[in-house]
Amino acid sequence: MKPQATDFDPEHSEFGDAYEAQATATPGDLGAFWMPFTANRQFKKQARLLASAKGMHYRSVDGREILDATGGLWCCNAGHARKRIVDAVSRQIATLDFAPTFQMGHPLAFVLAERLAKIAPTTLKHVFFTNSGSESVDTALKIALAYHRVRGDGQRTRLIGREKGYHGVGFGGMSVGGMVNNRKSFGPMLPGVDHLRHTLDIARNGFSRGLPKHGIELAEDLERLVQLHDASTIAAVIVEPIAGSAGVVLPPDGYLKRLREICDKHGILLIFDEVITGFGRVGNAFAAQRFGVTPDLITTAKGLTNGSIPMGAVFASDKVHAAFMNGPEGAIELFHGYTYSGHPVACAAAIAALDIYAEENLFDKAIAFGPYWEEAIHALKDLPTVVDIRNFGLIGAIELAPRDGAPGARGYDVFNKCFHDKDLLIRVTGDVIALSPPLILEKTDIDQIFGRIAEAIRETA
Ligand code: PXG
Repeated sequence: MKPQATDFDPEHSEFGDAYEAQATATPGDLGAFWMPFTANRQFKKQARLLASAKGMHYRSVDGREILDATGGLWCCNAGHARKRIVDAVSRQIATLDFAPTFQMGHPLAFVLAERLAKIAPTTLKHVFFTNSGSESVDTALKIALAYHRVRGDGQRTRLIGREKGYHGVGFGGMSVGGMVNNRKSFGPMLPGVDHLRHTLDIARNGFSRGLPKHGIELAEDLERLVQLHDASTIAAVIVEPIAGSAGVVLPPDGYLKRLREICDKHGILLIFDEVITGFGRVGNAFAAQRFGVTPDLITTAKGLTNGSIPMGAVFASDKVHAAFMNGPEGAIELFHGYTYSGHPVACAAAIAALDIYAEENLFDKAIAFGPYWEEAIHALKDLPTVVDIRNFGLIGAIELAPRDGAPGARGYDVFNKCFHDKDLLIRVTGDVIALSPPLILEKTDIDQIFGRIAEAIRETA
């Protein structure tokens, strides 16, 4: 009899029976699953299927060990199938599978919020739970709007995003986002949204190591929008400290600090979307700390549970939170939330992930390994078709020249070659290879990642 997933015993498993069952299972028809952000017809002709994972590696259904240079999808910061998380989740689901958090509670949600408050920037001590990055973004935008209203400043309804921004796929996040393919098919966006210009400038900043030198003046775009709309109409600005999805776009030196200053000057809330940069990716718990710039709200997800169980969290400053905690005590302060806000199993996963991050000092890893990572990625600069290389913390991007008339084709070929021929999982957006390995990696993993990518670039040039 084939083992079932319920036979899985974390105590006795590295790649256990259930994993093996998956590894040998051939799915029948691939047609029913409408895959997200995927070229479905192309994928289903030559599927890339992962069966199990441990540490730095996936195992493909055909039994190959695949080195993971993307942390799943920017989320498995402590590597895969960590026993502590597996055990915590198993125990939790058997103990309290679900409990509501609307006018009810369960201890773990409070414990987790407090744990998170301890690692957050000093003024962001209030945590609102969601189930994804998209929900965190829409939650933060709603908190920003409601914040101004509750203070009697309800005409501040305008939201400012940035070109090339990615803030998930809800209508709020899509509207403040700035990636054209994610917007163009979906009709009118939220009204009253405007965008800063993006900060990618390969002509001036190509092959920068760490933060690019040029472009702080792009923060003055916010002043320009204030002149256009008037500050009294603007609720909030949302940016990723480092934009991930658009192919790793770094903030020029001093840019985020300048944005903060302009927001302060005009009473505009600043939201950092740290869905990718949170939980150690750049060398502190949050990029806000690494860059020494404190926003009013931070959105997170992904690394919060090490990618294991869906969960997001929005961090709100004391100032924002306090504005809501007035009025009659029996009044609900924020008419917002999700059935699964603070889901007990997700809380257990997150607490276990935070334990691992702390015990293994993983938030220091990007600083400790940053220089080696930087050297290794910039060693690829003379390869054919490479037009830019960007890095910060344990994030990296290699931008390739698009093929004539076929943007994205070269990137896809490198991705496919890495997966099928080099046993390496990378992420590509268009012709940009974006890298975000688990923070548990060793120098030999870095050598392998860039050695294999270099071969794949050469062989597809
Ligand atoms: N904000 C940011 C900054 C993100 O990167 C989201 C919000 C949305 O999160 P959810 O959990 O709703 O997907 C994200 C997600 C990629 C890639 O490789 C990036 C994301 C998701 C999928 C792929 O570019 N980021």
